[in-house]
Amino acid sequence: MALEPGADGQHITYCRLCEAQCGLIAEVKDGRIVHVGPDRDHPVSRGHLCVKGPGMVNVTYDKDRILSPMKRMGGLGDFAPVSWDEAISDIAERVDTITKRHGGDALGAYIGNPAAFSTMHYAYGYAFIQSFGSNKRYNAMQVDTGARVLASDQVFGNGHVYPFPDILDCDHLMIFGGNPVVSKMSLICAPRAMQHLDGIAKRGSVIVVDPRNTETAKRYEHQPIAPDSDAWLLAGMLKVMIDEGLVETEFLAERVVGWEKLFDRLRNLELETVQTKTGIDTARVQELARRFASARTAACYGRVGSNRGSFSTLANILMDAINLATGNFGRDGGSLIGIAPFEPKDSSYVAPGYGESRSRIGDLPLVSGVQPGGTLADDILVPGDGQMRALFVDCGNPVLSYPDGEKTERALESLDLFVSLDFYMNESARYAHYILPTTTFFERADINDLWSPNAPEPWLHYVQPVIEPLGEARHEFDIYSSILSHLGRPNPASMLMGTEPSEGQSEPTHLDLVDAALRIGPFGDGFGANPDGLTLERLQREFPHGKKLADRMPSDRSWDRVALDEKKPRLWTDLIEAELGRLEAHSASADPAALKLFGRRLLHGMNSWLHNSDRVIRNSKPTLLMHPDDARDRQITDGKSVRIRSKTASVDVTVEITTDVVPGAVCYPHGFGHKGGWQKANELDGANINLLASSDPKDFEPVSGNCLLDGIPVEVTPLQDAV
Ligand SMILES: Nc1nc2c(c(=O)[nH]1)N[C@H]1C(S)=C(S)[C@@H](COP(=O)(O)OP(=O)(O)OC[C@H]3O[C@@H](n4cnc5c(=O)[nH]c(N)nc54)[C@H](O)[C@@H]3O)O[C@H]1N2
Ligand SMILES: Nc1nc2c(c(=O)[nH]1)N[C@H]1C(S)=C(S)[C@@H](COP(=O)(O)OP(=O)(O)OC[C@H]3O[C@@H](n4cnc5c(=O)[nH]c(N)nc54)[C@H](O)[C@@H]3O)O[C@H]1N2
Ligand code: SF4
Ligand SMILES: [Mo]
Repeated sequence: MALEPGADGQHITYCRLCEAQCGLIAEVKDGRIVHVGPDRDHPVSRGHLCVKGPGMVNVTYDKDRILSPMKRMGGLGDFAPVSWDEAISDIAERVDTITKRHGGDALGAYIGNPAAFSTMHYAYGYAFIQSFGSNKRYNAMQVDTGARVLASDQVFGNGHVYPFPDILDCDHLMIFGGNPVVSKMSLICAPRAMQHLDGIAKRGSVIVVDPRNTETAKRYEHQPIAPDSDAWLLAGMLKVMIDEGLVETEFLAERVVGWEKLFDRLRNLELETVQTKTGIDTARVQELARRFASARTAACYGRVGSNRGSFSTLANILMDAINLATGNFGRDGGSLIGIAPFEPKDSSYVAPGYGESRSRIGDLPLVSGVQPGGTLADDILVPGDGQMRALFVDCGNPVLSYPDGEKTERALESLDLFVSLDFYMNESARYAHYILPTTTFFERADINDLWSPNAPEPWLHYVQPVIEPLGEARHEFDIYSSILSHLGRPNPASMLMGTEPSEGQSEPTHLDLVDAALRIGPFGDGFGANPDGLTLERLQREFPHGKKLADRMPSDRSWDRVALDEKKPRLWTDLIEAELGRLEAHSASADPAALKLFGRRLLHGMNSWLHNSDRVIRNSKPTLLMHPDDARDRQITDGKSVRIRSKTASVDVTVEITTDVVPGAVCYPHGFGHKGGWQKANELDGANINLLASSDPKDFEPVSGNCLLDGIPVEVTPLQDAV
């Protein structure tokens, strides 16, 4: 039996900060969490964790945490506590008035990264705005995975699948723009990822394609590359495979469509152009192609570094193409798409059609129904039909995570209603009319619903809260439900289930929603049809440490989730043809002499937060990494202050000279430049690097609306010279 929330003893729980979702044991004494350690009985993490999981105790009891609804009384950050009743009724009435007067699209929601680890969070947050007729769904997609989502839509007909490498049995892994030593591996749920990567390196190779010699590159094999040039390398590698007959044509003929057209087109690619664009010489491109094609099992895996450039959708499509061309998709040790426990059996669920609607700003096609993130500020500032006037920011911090932070601040300040759901007053929430305090993961029940298909060793884990919500904190689902209830509307779960509760019955919750999805899914009890199957209740009672669903994600099931004719992935679409055309046209243009700015993550933090805890942040400091040749040319010396200037803005930072970055590029992490309600974080060094990123739609990748975050042209000057 699970302990009651707040009861003394050892509570089984799990970390909800990154895809690894490690099992934790939280010890409670006198109603307070006194220690958090690894859960050695978790079937997959088996005792693994990192500094951030236990660091959430410091967040939970942080003196800067917001524990009652706060209303803005005057200037920036000038908040006073109010009652929940007052906050909910005022917010509900203002949302009602604004949407009645200006239409549903006057209301928007930005739902940030932590929602990816909180049960059904995106679903009910967006159902909330949809109930007012709004289409303004914003999130981190176009600063994170937008290109991957669009590539999946094109190749697999299903924007909801993220192929991942079967790291348990892979012999040759190429990582494009990911740094698992720091990030713990993203878009794949593998708490012990590093052990598996070590295994791959022992059997074969792990090659890290990155403009920086990262922590992961140092552990394995580094392939330096110019920022924003992955599509060139991938196209070049595939061309070599085609020219040298290293592709599996029988497999392709049987299981894939459109490949001949892609191959025909790539035959004309000049490897010299690949060399010029990437900085990788032709012999090495050939070697990379041959090694990949001759490995027993191999996979290309891309993460954020190959997702926010000028040709990122194509880069992701070419990764799929290489996996398919070498017969490595849907087979052990290759690239897989996992079984979805919360979708009905053999579902071919199709995401909202690509480009079915377009953005008000920039007229860009929506990917999976999400607005292009970089347009948020203008969607608020630019008058006209559909102008946004009310915004809910739920677990997000767009001032530090979206491009052009300064414009985002101006936009947030101009809103008629801005509600932040958070447990801190972050840099964005300073502008809010209300901050509504939410729970940390120790204070809520959750199941690992969203990412469960992406685990090489699949598992499900359903846990109860370790403690009751502190102060007046509330779950986000309850906050949205209360606002709707005040207006006499059904709650988000009722809307998503499409059912009206009968007389005397209470409304369903988000947990009922996930229970129903589990029960009709491939591991469920089918509401009695399959008595051995799972329900949430059974999962918790019988498998408190989590249930492993299979020893290995069955590779052949990958094909089931291809939502195209005969379940055949396709390598030729109008979009692919047009993107190749755009890439070729770019080959003629000379790159500007400017330095290219790209990003990195720090081990001791999480995007724009976890910086308020000494235990997590320790002494890490953001610095601008610059190659000695570039520093010499500019008379810049180590540890000095420099000014970075882009066409959007300039910021001043401290420089660190190192051969770890390729010449011609500089590197700085995002999520700094704190000025919120956090005492420790505000004292940290560091600037908001996203001041430099452009919010002009002309600078986005046109097909996905992705922002250009890696490869921003900048100039860097010593500070005393800057004017
Ligand atoms: N400690 C820690 N862990 C985290 C996070 C965190 O902030 N801190 N954030 C979480 C989140 S939200 C995410 S999405 C994941 C991200 O997980 P990862 O994608 O693994 O994250 P990063 O460490 O940013 O690695 C991106 C890498 O891309 C490289 N890169 C930049 N530009 C290019 C390019 O043009 N081409 C290539 N090939 N490489 C390039 C960078 O040098 C960097 O090493 O991490 C998650 N985990
Ligand atoms: N230049 C550059 N920009 C980037 C990136 C980059 O690599 N380079 N990475 C991008 C990526 S991958 C991402 S995912 C985004 C992340 O950016 P965002 O999604 O905007 O979010 P975070 O910075 O993670 O901020 C999370 C906020 O949510 C709060 N929070 C934490 N947990 C909860 C919870 O359970 N409930 C609620 N209500 N609030 C909670 C925290 O206090 C914090 O204020 O940044 C992106 N921006
Ligand atoms: S790796 Fe760290 S942050 Fe990620 S789930 Fe495990 S403990 Fe949490
Ligand atoms: Mo992310």
